[in-house]
Amino acid sequence: MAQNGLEDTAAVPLEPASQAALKPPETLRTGAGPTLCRDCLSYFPDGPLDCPACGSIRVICHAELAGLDIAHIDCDAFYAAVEKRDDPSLRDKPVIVGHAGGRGVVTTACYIARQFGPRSAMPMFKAMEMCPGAVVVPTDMAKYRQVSQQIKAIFLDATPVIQPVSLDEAYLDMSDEARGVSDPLPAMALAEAQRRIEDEVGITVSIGLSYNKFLAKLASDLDKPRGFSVIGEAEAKEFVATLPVSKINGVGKVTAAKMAEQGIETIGQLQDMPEMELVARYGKFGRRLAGYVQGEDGRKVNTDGTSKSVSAETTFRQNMNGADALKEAVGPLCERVGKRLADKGIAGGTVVLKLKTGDFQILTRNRQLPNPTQKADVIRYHAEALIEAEADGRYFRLIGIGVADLCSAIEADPPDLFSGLE
Ligand code: TTP
Ligand code: MG
Repeated sequence: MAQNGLEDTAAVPLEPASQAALKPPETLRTGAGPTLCRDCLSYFPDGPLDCPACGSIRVICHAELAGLDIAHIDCDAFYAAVEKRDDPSLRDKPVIVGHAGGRGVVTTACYIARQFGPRSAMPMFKAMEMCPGAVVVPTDMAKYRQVSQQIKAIFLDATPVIQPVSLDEAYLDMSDEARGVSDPLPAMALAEAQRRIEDEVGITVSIGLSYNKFLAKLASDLDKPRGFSVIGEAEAKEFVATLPVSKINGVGKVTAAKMAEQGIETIGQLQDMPEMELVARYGKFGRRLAGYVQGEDGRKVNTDGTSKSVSAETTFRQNMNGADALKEAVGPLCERVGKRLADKGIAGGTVVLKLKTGDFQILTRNRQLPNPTQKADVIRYHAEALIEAEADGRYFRLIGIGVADLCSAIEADPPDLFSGLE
């Protein structure tokens, strides 16, 4: 915990004692609606305000929790968080990432530094005037790209349908259609991804969950850092009405200034305008705006290809365990996936293994490939490596194999036959 009371953006273990002090009174603790504990992932259909299973108060409670399936995930103070992870002496210090010196600008400021004013894109000299004690760390894009890949791999365990927007943010389609109907509740899979990113990557992210991309992105920004915010259909319109127009994705400084000139400060002031008027005032964007201000957004989570993943799965007659049996079962599935990829003229850049345990828990594990492939034997090679890591004696009732990150077959399988097997 930082001295100024702000939570640091590097992962921090929870302290049970301080949680206990914050518990709500007993009378408030039941009947609050569907509730998920973000720490132990317990789910209560009509839940308490703290988790009876582990005692955490980091619970998400929302009437529509089980039905919302579009998520936006954004890393907290991304570059600064990576630098703090790699140099623990920076942990409780104000850190600014960017190039020091006369004409440098801030790429990001950590949450401690932000208390003093520095922000992304600010001239460095100005940021240093506001926060003279800040430690300036040079930008290291290669490192942030590598961290971004690690995070993407964790997202892919939650759903094959992801749309990375930049190095530090992505939309995730958590619908049954995208993931397979028996996967865990979207909120649960997301809370697990959030926790894994803290444990395995060492930085924190904020999650927004809603029923469309516009609202999911708004939500991920509501409770930073380490947030998990939910916007449901019931409150969406009323909620967005209160926000400044600058919160609309696509309303930059210029449009916001134009709106201000017209006396429009909040989204609510746009809600009564007919679409025609919005188009007349703000051009083509007015059409999309007309939906946004009502809490509507028809955009799909776009993985860049038309299909999102190609997969095949089989349910065993009798539950199976052991690597050998699972590997034998996965062989024909890889053949099927390879054939379907060849038929469609596409290839996959990530192999995804799906296992359902005897007690109906779904596990997905994935591996990014050095080169996209459509070859069954390459898929099988990686599938077997993933199986090896999971076959610890547990019994499984289903196995599936798929490929995600689809691309054209032209980009796949370079001529060296074995290059995909590195
Ligand atoms: P953001 O997600 O906008 O910012 P952030 O991750 O630093 O902070 P938070 O999301 O918690 O508010 O941008 C992601 C990264 O992109 C950021 O760490 C640095 C880089 N960036 C720039 O280089 N210039 C910019 O103007 C902005 C806004 C971001
Ligand atoms: Mg960010």
